[in-house]
Amino acid sequence: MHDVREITVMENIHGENDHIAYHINEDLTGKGIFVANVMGAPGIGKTTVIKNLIAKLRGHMPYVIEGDIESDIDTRALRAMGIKAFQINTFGACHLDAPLVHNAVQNIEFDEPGILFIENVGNLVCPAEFSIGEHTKILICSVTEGSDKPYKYPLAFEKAGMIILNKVDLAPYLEFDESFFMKGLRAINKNAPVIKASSKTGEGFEEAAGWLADQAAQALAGR
Ligand SMILES: Nc1nc2c(ncn2[C@@H]2O[C@H](COP(=O)(O)OP(=O)(O)OP(=O)(O)O)[C@@H](O)[C@H]2O)c(=O)[nH]1
Ligand SMILES: [Mg+2]
Repeated sequence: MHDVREITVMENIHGENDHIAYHINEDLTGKGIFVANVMGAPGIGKTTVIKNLIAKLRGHMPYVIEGDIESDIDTRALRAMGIKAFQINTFGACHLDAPLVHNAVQNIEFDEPGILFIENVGNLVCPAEFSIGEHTKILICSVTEGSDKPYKYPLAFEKAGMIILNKVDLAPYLEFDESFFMKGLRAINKNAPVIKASSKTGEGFEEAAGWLADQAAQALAGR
């Protein structure tokens, strides 16, 4: 007869990832690089928001890592604008993790302090579960998604340091219930600024860039 024993497994399945993420953050902070993990569903406007923020963040050297399952379309578009952009392809994985970002970061020459935007794989679920060395997570959502998303995909909203409600120029054509959206969001995230933005009108980017610059100054003070 076999001896049956119960074993409690306490190991944190994210432990190794978080360990690497901690070192990425430590290394980049030391180099004066503030890291923003930009999350959101496919096509929500992540790359467009990054371009608009970079345009407003004069005086901060921009760096971008693009995370996509396949292709380097966004990276090429950013490079064509003169932005230092680098590609990670996950070839199937629906999110970036710290080992992938670590490999990419090791090959980037950060000539001067600045802000590194990491555009995560388009997905409102898994990216929120993995730290990748960021100082803050920026969640891009949009009036086109519907106002129930904080209720259905809470983790991304909970973990966001700043939330950009994008494509507000399209609101007149949709039925977006802003108070329902804000009620769901504030139930899980009391503090993150929620900024309405549109790349068509330019609305919101000055404020979002200002928040980011303040966060960078705080995170890098006394390094
Ligand atoms: N009307 C409107 N369209 C926008 C806005 N922001 C982005 N778009 C459009 O939305 C589409 C997707 O934008 P992207 O910035 O490529 O979105 P993304 O989230 O980076 O997409 P993936 O990287 O493929 O996940 C493009 O056609 C943009 O022009 C906006 O504020 N208003
Ligand atoms: Mg993109």
